[in-house]
Amino acid sequence: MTVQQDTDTATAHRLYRTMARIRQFEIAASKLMATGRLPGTLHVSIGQEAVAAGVCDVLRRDDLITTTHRGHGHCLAKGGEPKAMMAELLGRATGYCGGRSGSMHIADPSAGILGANAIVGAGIPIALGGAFAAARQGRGAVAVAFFGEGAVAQGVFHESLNLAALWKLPIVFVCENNQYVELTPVSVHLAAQRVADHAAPYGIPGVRVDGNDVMAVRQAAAEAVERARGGGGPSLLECLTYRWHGHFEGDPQRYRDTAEVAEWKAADPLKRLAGTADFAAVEDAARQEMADAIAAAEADPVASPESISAHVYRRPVNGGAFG
Ligand SMILES: Cc1ncc(C[n+]2csc(CCOP(=O)(O)OP(=O)(O)O)c2C)c(N)n1
Ligand SMILES: [Mg+2]
Repeated sequence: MTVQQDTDTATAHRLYRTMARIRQFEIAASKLMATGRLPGTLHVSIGQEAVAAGVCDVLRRDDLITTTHRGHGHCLAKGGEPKAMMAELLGRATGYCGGRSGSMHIADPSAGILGANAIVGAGIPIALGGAFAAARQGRGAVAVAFFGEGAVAQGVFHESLNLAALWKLPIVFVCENNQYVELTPVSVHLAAQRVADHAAPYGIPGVRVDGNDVMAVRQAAAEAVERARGGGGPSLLECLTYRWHGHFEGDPQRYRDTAEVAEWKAADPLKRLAGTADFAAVEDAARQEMADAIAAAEADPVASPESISAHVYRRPVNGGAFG
């Protein structure tokens, strides 16, 4: 084997492992919800794993990300701990947010995860602020904003591209285009449906890749991240993909037909990479890791009602005392 082949094999192995961990985490979370053990709402990204894995593979730990209501994959790929994530989903005091937030607000600043966000588009300007701070600090870190194509119709997406281009900030805007905004197909949602084209007015690179091809995602992300890190400014990366499950767990999915879902399942990002090696043991290990995370989280105490207002800002009254 040549050195190059060794490197390619190691990269494929690493990427497969990341995707398998995301998939097993979400399969397990989906089962917990179906059996009534997981409270709240859950949005899974099964079928979209290549985007999180490919992009985060070229990031450093001190690089920053923001994500959405469908963010487990990005958090895991960036270094989030499955046990603390599961504990959060299960409302345990040991969860990332003390069990008070659930699936949609996972954050781990120590891993550069500035937060998932339930408000469509709201993570984008937070990543922009992260990029601004990183540039000011001169530490060579970059920020990545993950968002769905639903956010592209929001004003804040355009405002953020404008400022990032104007100030040449080290940020990569990663649109995970899974072709649906809740129940609405992109064809009746966006006037300019090729998301990558939205880069042109701001004079920044806009690239569309097959979001189910983890190697292609990784390559495109590597170029955008290198450009950002080197002072070349922002890029927009559109990854075309598809979610296998409904918008939320329990979604009756009357807005799409099963043939379309089947077609995209055939383009499974894990199976595509699996053609290059035998990854069965990797998948088994990921399944076991998530089972262990759930067992450990379920043994922890549930969040106490008394902790409900912890970290909630309260307006100082009476000359500075908190009322
Ligand atoms: C500002 C705002 N408007 C509407 C909603 C309700 N909402 C939650 S998820 C969602 C769809 C988002 O679609 P997309 O951005 O494509 O992400 P996906 O769910 O496909 O991953 C909507 C409209 C919201 N959370 N925030
Ligand atoms: Mg979408």
